[in-house]
Amino acid sequence: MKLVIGVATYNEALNIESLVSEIHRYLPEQRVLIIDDNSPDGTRDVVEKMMVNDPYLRIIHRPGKMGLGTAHIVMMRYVVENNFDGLITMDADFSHQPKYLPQIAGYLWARDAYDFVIGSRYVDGGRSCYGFSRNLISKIANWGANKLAGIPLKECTTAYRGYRSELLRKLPLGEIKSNGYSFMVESLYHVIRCTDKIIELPIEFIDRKRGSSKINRKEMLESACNLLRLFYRRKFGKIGKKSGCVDDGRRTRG
Ligand SMILES: Nc1nc2c(ncn2[C@@H]2O[C@H](COP(=O)(O)OP(=O)(O)O)[C@@H](O)[C@H]2O)c(=O)[nH]1
Ligand SMILES: [Mg+2]
Repeated sequence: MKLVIGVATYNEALNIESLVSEIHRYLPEQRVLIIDDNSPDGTRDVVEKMMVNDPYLRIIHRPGKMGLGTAHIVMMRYVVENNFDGLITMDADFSHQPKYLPQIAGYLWARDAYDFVIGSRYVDGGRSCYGFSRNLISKIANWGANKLAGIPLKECTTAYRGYRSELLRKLPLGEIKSNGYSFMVESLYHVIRCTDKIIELPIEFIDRKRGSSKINRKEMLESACNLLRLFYRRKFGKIGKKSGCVDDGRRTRG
């Protein structure tokens, strides 16, 4: 199976080299794709230096900070356009421990394969090591994703995910309006309409040790607006013609 491990970076110069090495350790000979938004800390230079001796590493530069969600869309399109079999997405800051990569790949690869895997803090065996306030924000966001967006998963907000390409081809990427963190919930809204082969893999989520978080009030406000938009869409319905995945407002499969 040919996979892409996609990592969005903004100011991750302190993390990216060791992360790429760890990814290679757990999933050797798979493509690693960095989407960097012209990070002022020189993340791009670190990656380009590594690329000289690393045939599996690629980078896509964008001219400025364009958001985590649009970075994930770039990864998804890259996988489909280059005929890879699947995509695993993860953050650059080691919150998503590379040790889970073989399990995620295994679920996508297995004969009775899953189309979608999400690293989950909220299923049995999962754990979050965030402090009180970040945990509270995460709980509220997941509550909204369940109750307002109608997503029946315990974890809706992590970016530690695996997608088979068949699923990526069905997702109506052009309909997704979230540019930033709220993409995580909006993409799931479509995933659950396109497949019922979904699994939550328990993970221990650890807080970053190096660099700083890029989440801010604007991202949180956008996430709240996104939940209200998805609630409205779910209530009043719409047919997702482009994707072939039915969106009559309810979750219709699985
Ligand atoms: N390319 C790109 N990456 C981003 C952007 N915002 C955040 N990231 C990356 O997204 C991941 C999650 O961000 P992080 O700051 O750790 O958010 P937190 O875990 O919610 O605190 C990290 O790998 C960031 O470098 C962005 O605008 N563009
Ligand atoms: Mg983080």
